[in-house]
Amino acid sequence: MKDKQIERLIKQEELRQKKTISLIASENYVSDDVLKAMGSKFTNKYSEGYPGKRYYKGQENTDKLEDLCKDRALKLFKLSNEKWAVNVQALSGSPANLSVYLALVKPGEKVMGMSLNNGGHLTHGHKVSATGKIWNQIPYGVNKDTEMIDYEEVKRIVIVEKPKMIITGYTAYPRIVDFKKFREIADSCGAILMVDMSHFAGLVAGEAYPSPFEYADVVTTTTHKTLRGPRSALIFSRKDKTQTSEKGNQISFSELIDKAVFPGLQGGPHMNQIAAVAVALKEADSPAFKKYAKQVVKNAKVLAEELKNLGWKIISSGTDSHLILVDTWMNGKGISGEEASNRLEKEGIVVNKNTIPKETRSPMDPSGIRLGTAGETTRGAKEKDMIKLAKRINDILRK
Ligand code: DSN
Repeated sequence: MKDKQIERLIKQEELRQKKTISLIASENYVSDDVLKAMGSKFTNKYSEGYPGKRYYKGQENTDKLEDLCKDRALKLFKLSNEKWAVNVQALSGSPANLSVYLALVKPGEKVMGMSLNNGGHLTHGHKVSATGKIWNQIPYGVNKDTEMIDYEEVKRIVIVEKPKMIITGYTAYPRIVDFKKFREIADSCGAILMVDMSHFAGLVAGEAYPSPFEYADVVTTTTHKTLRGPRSALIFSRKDKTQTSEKGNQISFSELIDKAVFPGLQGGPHMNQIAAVAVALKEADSPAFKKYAKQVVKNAKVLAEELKNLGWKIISSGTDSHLILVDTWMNGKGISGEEASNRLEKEGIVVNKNTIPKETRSPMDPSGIRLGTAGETTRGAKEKDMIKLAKRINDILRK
């Protein structure tokens, strides 16, 4: 590179990644092909609109690329294009979720999402997010004893509040979600069911976690977590679900979502990013990726169990996914999440501090840390490595 300053920073970041262990549950390591597509000349192209309906000329390759990316997304999750559509233009998870709200829920209407402390995401209606300012969040949480979703409690809230949309799928909830139960709950009040599968999309693709598609109306996902692609997002929606327009026409969720992404929220899509997503989707559609996804979950289960055996409180007592939430504070008998993540970083283990259910501290210095096994499994880690890692984490935190 001619720009030596940036070249140096890129090299330093490469070295940092090489020297450290990332247990950040939302990170992964992409293939060279994904990086190549990201750095391709598609970055030079403006493509506002959708294939066949663009505002700029010169789209013979971008149209093919976007259609191919959509085909691969539907194929990976075993969806027929008669029933499902996918939008591949959302720049990342937050704009993807915001686009769904803009498409399907009127400002001020109620959206039910899990609260942040219990494992929800900011865009599930938290007050600091636009989703909590424009729409009315009805929060739900986890049972205080099991630290798992209490479906009866969710049902009770829904009967009283009658939300327009219910969101399931979380950022810090380690357990399997019962999508069938959520469908029944949504049907009890005619709500739209949106699943944000950002964290476990790769596990669904690899058949290591239940698929939400049989039950959901809309499914959003980022592409860079367990799915192991570039930073981007996908929005899947049912073509046969409709809303009535102001003129009285029936418009499908898919059409409404496309309009909300562009021109509603975004301008030109990042075609280099779409190229890289397409590469990642093909990589995930393979026996090797299925093996990877299963190993991610096996590794997480071993890491959680070992940490538990070493005396750490694991939220919900374990995991069914790539994600583990550790209560490091343990009612003042341990250390805070900030302190724990600082100590680990000094020893080359990178994690994020995290709030936990019944949090008594603040998001900047919460009671726990979140761990994930997607990245290290990409690097070849197996169960025996997790046993060693748990011991190392324990030694560092108890120093
Ligand atoms: N920041 C992501 C995560 O770490 O879960 C969610 O957007």
